Amino acid sequence: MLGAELVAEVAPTGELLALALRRVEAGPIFTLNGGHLWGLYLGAQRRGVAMVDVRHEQTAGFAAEGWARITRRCGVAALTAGPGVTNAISAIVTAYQNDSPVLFLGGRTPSSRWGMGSLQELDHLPLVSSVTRSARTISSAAEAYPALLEAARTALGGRTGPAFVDVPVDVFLAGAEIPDEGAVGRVPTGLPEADPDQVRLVARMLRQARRPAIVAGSTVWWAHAEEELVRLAEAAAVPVVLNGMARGMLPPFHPLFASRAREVALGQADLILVVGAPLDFRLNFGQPPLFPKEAAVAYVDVDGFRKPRPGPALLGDVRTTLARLAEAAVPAQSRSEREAWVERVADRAAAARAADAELAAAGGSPVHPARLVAEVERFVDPDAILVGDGGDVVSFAGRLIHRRRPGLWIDGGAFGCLGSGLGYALAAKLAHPQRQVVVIAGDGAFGFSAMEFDTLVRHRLPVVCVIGNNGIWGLEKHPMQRLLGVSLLTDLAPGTRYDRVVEGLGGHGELVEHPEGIAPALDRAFRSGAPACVNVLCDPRIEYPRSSPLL
Ligand SMILES: Cc1ncc(C[n+]2csc(CCOP(=O)(O)OP(=O)(O)O)c2C)c(N)n1
Ligand SMILES: [Mg+2]
Repeated sequence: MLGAELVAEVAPTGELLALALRRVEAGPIFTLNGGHLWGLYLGAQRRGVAMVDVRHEQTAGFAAEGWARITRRCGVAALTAGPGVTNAISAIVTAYQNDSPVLFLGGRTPSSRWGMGSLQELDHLPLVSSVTRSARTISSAAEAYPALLEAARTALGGRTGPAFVDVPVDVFLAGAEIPDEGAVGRVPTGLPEADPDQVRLVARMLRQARRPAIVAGSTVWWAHAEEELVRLAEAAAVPVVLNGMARGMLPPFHPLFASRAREVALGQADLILVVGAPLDFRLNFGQPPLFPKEAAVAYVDVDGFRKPRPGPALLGDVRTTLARLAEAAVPAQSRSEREAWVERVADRAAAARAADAELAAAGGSPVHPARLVAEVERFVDPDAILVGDGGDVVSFAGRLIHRRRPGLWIDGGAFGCLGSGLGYALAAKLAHPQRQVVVIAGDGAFGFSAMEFDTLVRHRLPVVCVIGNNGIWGLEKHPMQRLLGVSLLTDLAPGTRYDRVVEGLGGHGELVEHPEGIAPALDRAFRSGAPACVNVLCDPRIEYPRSSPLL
């Protein structure tokens, strides 16, 4: 036995992967069983990494992405070879577009028979390469641990996002030495500071502008920079429009909160500082009328992604940049002039709130979807996590529901994939078991992942799903009718008893036909202590007022 302590311990590949996951403090493994992954499961069990089994790989993917967005740590989904990976592609793309740091682990058919037509054989890398920050196959047990750490570094570093690693099943059968924990550095998330000259330039622009505005998006959340954003806005007296995961960074009654007054705050601005938000369709591509032609535009971000308008760009560590700007951007113009601008925006926000309140009070049966979402907001705790999954009903929710802190509202984001909601809710409830988690779903969206109520029941996760059941694919039916004069393939069955589907899966179900019935039904749903569905029959004639998002 002499010198035994010098002999390194050997572990199978699955265990090495589990050790690496622990090392980077990644989340539970969301998965659906496939033989190509058994080595991972054994390793995770041995090393105490939690596993959550779902009913469809798309949910595994969305749950991992939801975990990342709520905790700002790596989410993990394990997908069996071939169809397991392809079933999760929409979630991988969503993670990519939302900059969500997720490790997608794939099973893979044996390398010893590669190309010979094994069951579920598919080369995943060409499929996922364009929608991940990195994608590689682990070709030996010795590679497993460092490759997963490297993937986590990629996922969490710079512009965050998903990383894909697949493992041939014969590599799972092999083992390698357990690496010395001390030899590997911590996962770095830091970025270099933005160019100080450029920071001074933008600070001067902010001081001198007459009508400045900030629009802030998810990158502020990923950078843990929510406090610095508020500090900047308050120091410089600038109204703020929030989107993506930045929602909630200013509470709804903050005098500078301008999300409901975008047409004035952005549309009449002479300077728009775009902080961590891509200028995509949600911001009218940075074009008029939302972004006036004459307005100067400046950027704070980690890189130059989707910044079609010219302007100085402070690229690097967003948190430090915002802190530097906050120190230097105190307005030079007369206080009263800046105050008049802030007031003009605040007046518009107050008028919008008054109109929203009227909409939210709509009575009658079937229920107005605005009333539905307002009832949900009134009912839930201030720290409840709300998830949106659907069309028009989620648009009403996005307009009427304002959270007081960030991280309390999740929807699919710009990719807009229906069916993500129950995966997000599953992750949210696991991450915060003591908080209420509520999904606001369209009846169409609910159908994509309704079976996940079985998952919620098995894992005892009392999520409440409120369905705005209008019997149609509303966000297709109304625009199609308006634009083409006809609507095809847009009807679902009216009054479907989704509440009974949930009861059948072991959850609690409620059917609601009148607005007055919503709050009591929510109360019973939460008191049941079970995963619950509150199925609210909504008015299919109500259309969310919008311009076409297609072009
Ligand atoms: C996976 C997927 N398929 C199709 C669409 C296109 N789509 C966008 S909104 C929508 C209608 C959603 O209907 P529902 O969930 O019932 O909400 P409602 O608009 O009726 O409130 C559809 C089909 C999509 N975004 N994602
Ligand atoms: Mg619908």
